[in-house]
Amino acid sequence: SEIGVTCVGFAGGQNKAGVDTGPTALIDNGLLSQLEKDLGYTILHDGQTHTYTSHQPAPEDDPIHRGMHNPRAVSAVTEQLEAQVYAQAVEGRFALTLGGDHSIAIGTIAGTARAIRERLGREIAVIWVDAHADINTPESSESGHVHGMPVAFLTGIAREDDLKIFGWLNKDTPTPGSEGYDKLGGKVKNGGEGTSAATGVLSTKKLVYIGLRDVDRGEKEILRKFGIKAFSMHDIDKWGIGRVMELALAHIGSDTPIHLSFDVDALDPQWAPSTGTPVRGGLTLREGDFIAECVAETGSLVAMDLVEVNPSLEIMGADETVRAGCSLVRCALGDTLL
Ligand code: DIR
Ligand code: MN
Ligand code: MN
Ligand code: MN
Repeated sequence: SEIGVTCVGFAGGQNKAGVDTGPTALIDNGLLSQLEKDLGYTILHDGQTHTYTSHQPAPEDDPIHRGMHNPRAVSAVTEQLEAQVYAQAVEGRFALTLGGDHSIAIGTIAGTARAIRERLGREIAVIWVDAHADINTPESSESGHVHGMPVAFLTGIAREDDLKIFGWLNKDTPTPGSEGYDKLGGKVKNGGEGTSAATGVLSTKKLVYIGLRDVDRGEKEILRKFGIKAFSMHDIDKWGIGRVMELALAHIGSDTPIHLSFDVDALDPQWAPSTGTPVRGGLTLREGDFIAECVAETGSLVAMDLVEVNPSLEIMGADETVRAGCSLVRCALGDTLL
């Protein structure tokens, strides 16, 4: 079968240079030839790392908006990426995207969702493996970095305003804040309590987190309010990764197309030190690979992002981080299954 690869050398969703070289480092380590020669996939790749510099406004033309840094650049890059991932997934190819910072998932998940809706008439589920929840709204964010916000835009929890920075994303869905929606994007249900619902390209019910351990206060409030399923490191310590994966996949339900968005910082810095926001107390290399294997085993995986590999940080550990990233991708594509 075929894998459509997209390399996104983009760093504008956060403030550390070097994450834009992640795709090249992964490919130089042999990732694509491993998938081709060892696993027998046909790789479709234009051989380019898209840096989107032509689409990226100069900093003076991209001022901070609602606290967001580089909002127009992130929007322009993710809008184009949405079309690239869509083009792969709509042909029935596995859509593999190498990042880049995690803001790019706005484009990849929107692209997968549109393709699967069109091709199969199905809603996708997302498994988000990360130390962080990346569900800040511009208003709840303490950093202003959009790589901490992609899930809020995808689910429609983050509202748009008159500038409509991500207007291309939710053009078919109601605008949070409009009639029937509260300011967090929650659907106001008969004035009652209950779980809120947001409307975006991704349903909050089709989202599962694994590996969380550094979640901002505002994000915790959002996770609670929308009743989003999340397995923290505490849950993994308590139940073990085997049980957590059973529960996570049960929440999604069998036979649902899955998009796996894997932030390499989910791994403990012992295994993946070269990433922008390392947090100690993370997944072992085997736990990370196991998550990818379990998702592969479902036979329902249609797309994967591997993001936040930054070889210019902790240079002594760059090779190890890249190797860990390659291993995660190979496992998600069935390498270690017998
Ligand atoms: C933090 C860090 N929650 C933020 N997020 C990161 O900036 O919103 N995500 N590092 O990967
Ligand atoms: Mn992330
Ligand atoms: Mn993270
Ligand atoms: Mn934090």
